[in-house]
Amino acid sequence: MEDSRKRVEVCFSPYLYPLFKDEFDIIVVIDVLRATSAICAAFDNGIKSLIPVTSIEEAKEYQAKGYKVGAERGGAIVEGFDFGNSPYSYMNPDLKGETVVLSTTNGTKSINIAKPDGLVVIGSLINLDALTEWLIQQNKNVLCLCSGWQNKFNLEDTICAGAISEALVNTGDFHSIEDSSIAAKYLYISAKDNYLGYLKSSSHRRRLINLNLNEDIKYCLTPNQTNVIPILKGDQLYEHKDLDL
Ligand code: 3SL
Repeated sequence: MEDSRKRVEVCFSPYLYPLFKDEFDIIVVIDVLRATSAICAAFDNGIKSLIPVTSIEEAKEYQAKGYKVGAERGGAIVEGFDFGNSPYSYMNPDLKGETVVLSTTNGTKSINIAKPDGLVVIGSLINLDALTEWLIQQNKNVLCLCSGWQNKFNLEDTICAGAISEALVNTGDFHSIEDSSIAAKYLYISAKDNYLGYLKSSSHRRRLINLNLNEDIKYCLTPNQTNVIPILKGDQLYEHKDLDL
């Protein structure tokens, strides 16, 4: 008998995405440290929309047109840009009501990779419960796309993907069949009581600590600080409440 439940699966990195891409209605792009957390922080602070761009060249073109543009590579602000990828940069009252452009090493690249294939939604720990409730209501096939680091697996995105998929599966309306989804679930279960401690020696946490970004890490690993759900429409992300879906 055919299983009537919707699927929720986890893709560990953009490199593996071609193997998953045709099977899902909604693609949740996750980059816990820090792109998707910063994007949620920006909407929580009241930005109107955000244009995620892949290359620094595109970011410069928007800058030349007068947009407020953030750019990060290797964790650092790219020279010539006013801000990078710290969630705290987006808690700036000057950005309220504005359209912001952002280019990051992995997160904005994943958003643009997923764009042609389904509804792209932004996931992080900071909007976890609001996002999972919304996904449950949609009752569609969901892929959690972990941005990883330069196409490699990372722990924090996989743990967040495991949290999302576990919440959906627990409703009884969703199921997973891939081993990546099962692995994500077990990583989430091991980490959920202490994300910061669990990720202590993770590669990206080390990278960001070396850049003195410990406060960013704490912020990004603190769940449920906002109810925003940024969704891509055309080339721009908007808060879901502002969209007629
Ligand atoms: O790769 C990305 O998109 C970033 O989130 C990386 S960093 O946290 O800014 O280093």
